[in-house]
Amino acid sequence: MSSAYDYLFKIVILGEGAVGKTAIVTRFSHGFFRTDYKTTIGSQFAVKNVDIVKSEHEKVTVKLQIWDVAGQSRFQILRPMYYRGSSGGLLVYDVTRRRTFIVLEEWLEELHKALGKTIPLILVANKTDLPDRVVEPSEGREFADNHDMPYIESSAKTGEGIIDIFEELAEVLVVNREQKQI
Ligand code: G3D
Ligand code: MG
Repeated sequence: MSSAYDYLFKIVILGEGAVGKTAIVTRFSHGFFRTDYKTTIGSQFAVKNVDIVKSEHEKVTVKLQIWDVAGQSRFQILRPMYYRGSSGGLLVYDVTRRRTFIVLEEWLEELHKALGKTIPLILVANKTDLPDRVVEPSEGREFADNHDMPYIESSAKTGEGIIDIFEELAEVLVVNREQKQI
């Protein structure tokens, strides 16, 4: 049965407007990139299964319910509602716009305030296909290290890193859940 799964997680996608959140989710869930996304209004979610190798002999299917939350400040009041119940998330910035990198701390704060705890996150450096990159890989890695999260570079346009992002997060979430049960 194709809808069978071993784990179900709600995940949220955080980051400034236009960093590529919707493009990443669309690329992952439908496998293509469109350039005419309408600015996300409020929120929407996609559902997709990821198979991961849990141990040498065990493969598990993880169902991800991916919430694409609008990044614009006018939606700020609504966002905490969408964060509720999430097990993990992506923290996304645009490597061609430094401002989107500088505000990452604010996104972390907003999420932690809404949840009252920390959850596993992946730092995603998006738009690596563009020539006018300003935020260096070393800077992203340092931020990720300081916050104890994996760092992945992506391009929703070429598809680079997109599957890796969700597989990595699914793995982290399964390990996290297993540890809680011990
Ligand atoms: P958001 O959901 O974070 O607000 P979107 O961002 O997914 O709507 O993307 C904002 C713009 O960036 C879109 O362009 C989209 O096509 C583009 N984009 C997203 N990811 C990438 C990427 O990896 N590479 C490149 N080159 N562009 C990307 P438009 O022009 O439609 O506003
Ligand atoms: Mg969007």
